[in-house]
Amino acid sequence: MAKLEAIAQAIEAGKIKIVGGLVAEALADNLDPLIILNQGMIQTMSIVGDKFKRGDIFVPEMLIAAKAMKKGVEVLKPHLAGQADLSLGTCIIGSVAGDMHDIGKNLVAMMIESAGFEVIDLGVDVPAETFIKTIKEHPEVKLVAFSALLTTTMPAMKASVAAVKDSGLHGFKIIVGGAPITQDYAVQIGADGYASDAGSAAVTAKQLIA
Ligand code: B12
Repeated sequence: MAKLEAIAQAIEAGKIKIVGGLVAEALADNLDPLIILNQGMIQTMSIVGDKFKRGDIFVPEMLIAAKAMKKGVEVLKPHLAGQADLSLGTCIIGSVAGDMHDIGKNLVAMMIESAGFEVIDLGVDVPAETFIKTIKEHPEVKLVAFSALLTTTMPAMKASVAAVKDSGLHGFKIIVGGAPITQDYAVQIGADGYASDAGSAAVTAKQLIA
């Protein structure tokens, strides 16, 4: 547990240079990669978010914590992703227009990939047109995944889902997620699926295309 605490403190303090080493040490101590991710890292980002909300820290501190988290995820990634031997199809994923958050989206991409999908990650601040263009370029696509972390980008998610549905393209399911997104909202905007975290995103993704 001391190792988890050290990882959490390093992420919160944005100590980018030492996070990777601490995660490697925790793995060498046989700590479960999912526990390192959930308890050492994701929980810490919630604490960072709460401090930001209270005005105890500002955007630069939040950004540097995010960078430290990314370093840790890089080391963790090979230990989280299972070896899927058959392809379930292509999944296109991106953070919706106006949204620069990508840590959660990257984790979802990683878990969906390890569930057996080929993942095309469009990155952050992705306009609806880019999703549509990419679907056209990849007619084999089975899943389109939208991420939004801000209440102010939820309308962009709604508009993106609507644009993709109105495009007349078909043969795929739509999954949405992100901290402010709920099952009710997903249904309201016409998405086929919703998941609250990366682990359940992979499970839901498989169920949607079954
Ligand atoms: C790190 C961070 C940043 C970083 C992002 C860096 C990066 N590369 O991602 C930076 C500093 C850039 C940033 C900027 C801003 N941020 Co910010 N940020 C955060 C913070 C602290 C952590 C987010 C995070 O990475 N969480 C950890 C990951 C693992 O969790 P997650 O993202 O929720 O993802 C999980 C699930 O949601 C789900 N999921 C996510 N996507 C998807 C997609 C699918 C398909 C599915 C199924 C599931 C799914 O699975 C994920 C993994 O389990 C949050 C606070 C918080 N508690 O979330 C604030 C937070 C989201 N930010 C906030 C704000 C206000 C901002 C800014 C507007 C600040 C400003 N004044 O400039 C800007 C907006 C920039 C923009 N246009 O997007 C607010 C949002 C408030 C609101 N209700 O809208 C929050 C909640 C902080 C707060 N408490 O006020 N931010």
